[in-house]
Amino acid sequence: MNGGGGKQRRIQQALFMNGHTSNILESMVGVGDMVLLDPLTEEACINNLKRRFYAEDIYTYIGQVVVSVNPYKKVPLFSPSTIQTYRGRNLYELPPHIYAIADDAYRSMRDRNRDQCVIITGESGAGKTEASKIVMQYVAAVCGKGEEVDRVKEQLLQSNPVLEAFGNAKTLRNDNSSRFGKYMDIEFDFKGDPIGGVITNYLLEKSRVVRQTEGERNFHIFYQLLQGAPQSLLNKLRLSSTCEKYGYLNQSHCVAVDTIDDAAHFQVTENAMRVIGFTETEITQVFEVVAAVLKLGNTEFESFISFNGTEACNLTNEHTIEEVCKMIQCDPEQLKQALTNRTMDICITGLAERVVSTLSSGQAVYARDALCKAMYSRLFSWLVGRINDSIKVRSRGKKKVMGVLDIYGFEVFEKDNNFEQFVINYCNEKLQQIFIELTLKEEQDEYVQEGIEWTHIDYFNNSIICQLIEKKNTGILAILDEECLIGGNASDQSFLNKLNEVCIRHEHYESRKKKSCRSDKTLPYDCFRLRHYAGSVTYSVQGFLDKNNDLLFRGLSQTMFGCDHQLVKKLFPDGNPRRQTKKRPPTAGTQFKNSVAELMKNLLAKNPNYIRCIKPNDVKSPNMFDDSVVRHQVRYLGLMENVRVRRAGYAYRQPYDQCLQRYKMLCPTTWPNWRGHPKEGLQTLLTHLRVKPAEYAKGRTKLFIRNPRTLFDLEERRRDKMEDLAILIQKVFRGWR
Ligand code: AD9
Ligand code: MG
Repeated sequence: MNGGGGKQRRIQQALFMNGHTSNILESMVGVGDMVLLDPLTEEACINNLKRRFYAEDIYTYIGQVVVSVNPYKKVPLFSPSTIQTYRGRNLYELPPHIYAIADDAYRSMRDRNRDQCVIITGESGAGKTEASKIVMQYVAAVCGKGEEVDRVKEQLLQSNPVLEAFGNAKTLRNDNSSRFGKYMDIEFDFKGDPIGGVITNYLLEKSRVVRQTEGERNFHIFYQLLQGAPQSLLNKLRLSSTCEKYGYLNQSHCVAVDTIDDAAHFQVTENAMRVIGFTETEITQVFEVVAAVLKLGNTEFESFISFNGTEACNLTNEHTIEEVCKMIQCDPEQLKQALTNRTMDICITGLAERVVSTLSSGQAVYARDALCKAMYSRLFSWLVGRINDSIKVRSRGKKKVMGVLDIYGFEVFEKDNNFEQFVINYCNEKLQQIFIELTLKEEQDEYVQEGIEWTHIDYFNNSIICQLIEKKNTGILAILDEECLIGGNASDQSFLNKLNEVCIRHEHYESRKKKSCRSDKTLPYDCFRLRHYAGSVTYSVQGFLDKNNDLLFRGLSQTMFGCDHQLVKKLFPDGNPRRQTKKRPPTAGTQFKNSVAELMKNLLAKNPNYIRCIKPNDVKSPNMFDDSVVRHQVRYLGLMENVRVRRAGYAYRQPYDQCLQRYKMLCPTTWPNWRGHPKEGLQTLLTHLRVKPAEYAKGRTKLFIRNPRTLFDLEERRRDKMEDLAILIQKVFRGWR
């Protein structure tokens, strides 16, 4: 082997890959770490991402943060051999990649006992879900092997297709848009082998079950079932394979999607359910619930005036209800009653009296839709629970944890942003806040703690917007809850009036009542607008109260609980007459706020790793890098501030002992052992290597290196030395033989 030639080539490769390269190469592939940009301007940053996007180098670092630009096509960056290349290597040794931070996080968890989390953010369609799968695949590939470990890995990986089938849908922005938030803790034993996991799901966008915007679709599973299930199953479920026949699938005029093969996906979903450990009975029951929702969506009602002069209605297609009832083993008379009447307990002079009122056809459709939304969203939560049962850790010992967060991205529509967008965007505000806390604020605080001279860099802190939404008593969610509690005369409009009273002076709140917005025709009268960190969103208040209340008529939950179908019964424990409580369950908004608070606590307890996803254009094209679309994201993601903090400060830092251990071979005085304080050892080493004092700073416990190039240089010298040592050992070895 020609050691010298190989060495030369590898050094060239490393230079090329890290952006530590000649100007000619730089102009082709850009720099791998934005900290290296010169001059550092927004334009240079966007151009760098653009060059790399066209060169299919979709990842770029800002220090330890990975910026990922969606390639919208297969790129040759993912393979088992690439995984092996990244295995056990330092972050700055190879080109930027999700594998590199996944590896860093994994090793730091395994070897240094630090629980990790990977926080993936970016707007809808930017590539978060794909990135989360890449992280999971990497971890699965590098950790241990063995029958039990392989079973756990397979189950963890197979949870993705199941949750995507039931929780993702085609939207205008993304053909595979996550309509729920997901946080997954992967748990490992002391050796770093996976032993299980826990998935937490966040608020499924259940309104999609009954209504979709033009050009969007319902959840994938409906189409998968109709297109992919064998005829025998469709017969059993009494379903037609024609999607257009179903009211819940035909209203948005979008059934077939070029990029989606529903029939093939059905096989994938079903297979994944088996791998996870669903029994055949459970799988059938799940599809029965899905079929029941589809068929219920086709029930229709006809209004008439009852004998006492009030509006009432009848079912016009009783046959459909009877089919549904047969499938979910429900009493058809009871279901018909529950859909067309409402039973309430009214407290008159201290005595509870049961009052039955008839529903108009419109109200019955509302009740039907509410039932279907409840059935489907509860089915989804049940699926998550069922998967968790399978992947739960059974052994006791101490666990190490790596969490992966993939939550719905920031969303803004031209019109009709609703309660769902409001909560999705609130969650994204919270994630941005964590990012600020941990990368912009904490980093600057670290310099102060370590006693390093530092000039503060300004950044926009979005906690003011979080407060506007979540503040106790006067935040938007609290005002919404208050309106929901009033009942009676409360309406979406009265909610807006209250918002106007309380929030009108807030700089991030706008409505037509605000002086500066009185003549703003883009802001309709029934809307309020929030100036989010990622841009302004105009929310229509229509449906806010209803969605926040999230109430299901009791007659319906009781009817469902009364079914003999085991799964349906399980989904409606609140219908158990013996478990009726007067206590009102928390509203959807409050539940969401609490679960987001829990999530933030969980994330803050771990060491964070960031993937910031960027969408290159709005038309899902692999060949277009739209500067203005990217500029907007670069701005709101705070990437420039991130680079500036990194650059004004020190790109890399390492505790003295670790740093000396790694590089001590580069100096005869520190090699093989340094007996004094590691800080002094490092100083001896840096002086020996003639690293300029301006290039580093010595904190109380760590060495800070200003420029990544200095670090690359140290790494190269170390590699050379290692190679020389290897050759030397080989020679000695040969001599022995
Ligand atoms: V949403 O907030 O759930 O609507 P995501 O999750 O950010 O959104 P997703 O990961 O689903 O976006 O990516 C959208 C599409 O972009 C995918 O379906 C792929 O077609 C495409 N994509 C994303 N990342 C990659 C990649 N690394 N390689 C190839 C990709 N294609
Ligand atoms: Mg997604």
